[in-house]
Amino acid sequence: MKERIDQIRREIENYQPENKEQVEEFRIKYLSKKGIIPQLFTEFKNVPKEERKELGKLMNELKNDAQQKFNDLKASFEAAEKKDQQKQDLTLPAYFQEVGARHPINILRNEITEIFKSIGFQVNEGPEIEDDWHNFTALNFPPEHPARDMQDTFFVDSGSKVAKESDQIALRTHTSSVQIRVMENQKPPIRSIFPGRVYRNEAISARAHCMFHQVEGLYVDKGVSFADLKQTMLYFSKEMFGKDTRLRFRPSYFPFTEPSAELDISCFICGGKGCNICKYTGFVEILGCGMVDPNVLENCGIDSKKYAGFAFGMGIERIGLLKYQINDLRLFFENDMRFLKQFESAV
Ligand code: 2NM
Repeated sequence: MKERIDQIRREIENYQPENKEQVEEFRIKYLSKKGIIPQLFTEFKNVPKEERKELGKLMNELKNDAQQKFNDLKASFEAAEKKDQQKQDLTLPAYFQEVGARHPINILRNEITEIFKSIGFQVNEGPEIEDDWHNFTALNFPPEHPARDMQDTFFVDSGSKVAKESDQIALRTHTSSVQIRVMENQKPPIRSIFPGRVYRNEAISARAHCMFHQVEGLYVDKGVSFADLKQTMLYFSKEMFGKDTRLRFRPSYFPFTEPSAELDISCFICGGKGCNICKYTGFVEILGCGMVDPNVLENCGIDSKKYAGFAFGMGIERIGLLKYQINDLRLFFENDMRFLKQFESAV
C-alpha cells in the first residue's frame, strides 16, 4: 500500500496538463468520487491496525497535495484564457455601421423653418394635448362648429365625466393652438412659426391620415396688411419651389382669419403649362392663410384697434407629396426602408 501511495504521488507530481480540459481529466482521474484517491480511502478499511497511523497520514497528505495542484492549475489556465480574450486584433476590418437617414417629413420641416428663420421668424412648439379654449374657442370657432364634433376630433377620455363641453381636452387639430399660447404670453411684434404633429379623426387613405404634420406661421404688429402676407408667401414659395414660382390667391374661409385665402403656386413640374401633377391646371394648392380675425387677437388680450396680423398654415405631408411626387400619404408613416432610403442623400 505504501508503495502504491508513493507511485501515485510521483504520477501526480509529474503530471503536466497542456490545457483546461486536461486539468479536468486530472480531477476526474484522481479526485472525483470514483477516482484513484477516494478508492484508496475505501481500501484503507483493510489495512492492519499497526500500519494505519502512518498510512493514514500519507494518504491525507496525498489527497491535500492533489487537491492543491488541481486548484493551482485551474486558476492558472483561467487567468491565461482571460488574458487571451483581452488581446485584440487591430488589423481586423471595422464593423459596418449603417448611417441613418432623416425622415422626409423632417427634411421638409427643416427646409420650411429655415426659410422663415432667415427672414426673422422664431420657432415655437407646444403641447399636442390641448384644452378646448386653445384649440377651438380662442380661435373663434362657434360652439356648434363641426370640427368640435367627435367625428372630426380625438377627445381624450379623462376618466371622469366633464360637466361642460368647454372642459374637454383633445388632441390638437392644428398648431394654431400654440399661436394662441404665444399671443397670450408675448406682446407684439410677434413673428413666429409653429411646426408639429396634429390629429384628426379621419379614415386612413392614400390622401388622408389621422395624424399629420403642420407648419403654421403668424406675424402680428402695428400696420400688418395683406400685402405683407402676399410678399412673405412669395418669398417662401420662391425659396422652396424655385425662383420662377408665381402665386395665385383664391378666396376661402377659416373661422380664425378674415379675409381668408388659399394659396396656389405655379406648378413646379411643368412651370404652369399643365401636367399630371397639377391636373392640367398649371397650379397646385400649398397652404391656407389670411388676416387674423380681430376676435382672435382680442381673445388673447391684444388690442385689435392697434395691432393686425396675418397667419398661414400648411400640411408638411401635402408639400411632400407634391415635391417628391408621391401618390400615397401612408408611405410617410410605414417606415418601409425601401422608401426611406431614397432620402438618405437629402439634407
Ligand atoms: C391656416 C390657415 C389660415 C391660422 C390662423 C391662426 C391664428 F391663431 F392666428 F388665428 N393660426 N393659424 C391659420 C390661418 C391657419 O391653416 C390652414
